[in-house]
Amino acid sequence: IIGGSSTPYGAYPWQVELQAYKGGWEHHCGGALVSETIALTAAHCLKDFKKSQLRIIVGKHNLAKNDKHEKTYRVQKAIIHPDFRKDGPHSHDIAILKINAFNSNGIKFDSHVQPICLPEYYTKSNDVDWCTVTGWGAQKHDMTSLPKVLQAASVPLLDLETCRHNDVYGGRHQFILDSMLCAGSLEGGVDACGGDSGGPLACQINGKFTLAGVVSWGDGCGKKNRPGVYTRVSYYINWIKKAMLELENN
Ligand code: 4AZ
Repeated sequence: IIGGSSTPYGAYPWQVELQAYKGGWEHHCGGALVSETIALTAAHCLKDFKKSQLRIIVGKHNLAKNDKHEKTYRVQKAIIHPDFRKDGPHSHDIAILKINAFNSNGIKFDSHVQPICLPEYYTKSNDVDWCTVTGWGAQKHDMTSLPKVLQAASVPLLDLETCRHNDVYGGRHQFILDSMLCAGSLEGGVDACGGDSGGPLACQINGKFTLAGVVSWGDGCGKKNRPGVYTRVSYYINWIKKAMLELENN
């Protein structure tokens, strides 16, 4: 996260850390807990790994410590959106993870481990003006500064029209689909970055924290006229609900 600040432990209890095995378990991506057994992340976080090479840590705060409420789980099943990569490298960048919680009731929620609400229906427009993105990703675009403690940044949501403007992502080589959501200041300086991918963009809608976006891509990090691009969770809500029902009953 560029331009954010360290969070108090437990303030984003839906945040999960996705680790991948690269000769040792390493920080790989973020994710969001949405039920006792399900976390959402970005599809691109899963593409080079088998589910045995991934694990999910809930209740995580400081990557350099053993946090009081943390628990580590294996991935029981991973479902990547079937259209991921079909119409561009960044589209349909969403995946569902079933947490292997040993008992069928799933993980135990506590003060520091809680799910985030899902949107109820698809909206092409934004419900609110500002949301919060969280993660352990880079604090500088060159990846030299990696935080230990979970970072959060408040970012304005942009209209699709603004995001598709010629000065923004309107160029020929990048395109912004209705299934994406752009957030971040056009002046730059506040954004998600490498290592934040898959993590939550949380918006307070009618008093409930709702998962509006999944960190997906961007041209660099925190650059002027290059906001962060997120997977618009509401666009996939029917697919998510169906997949969750299937996973929760298996
Ligand atoms: C990445 O490489 C990445 N500024 C994630 C988010 C953004 C850019 C890159 C958005 O994972």
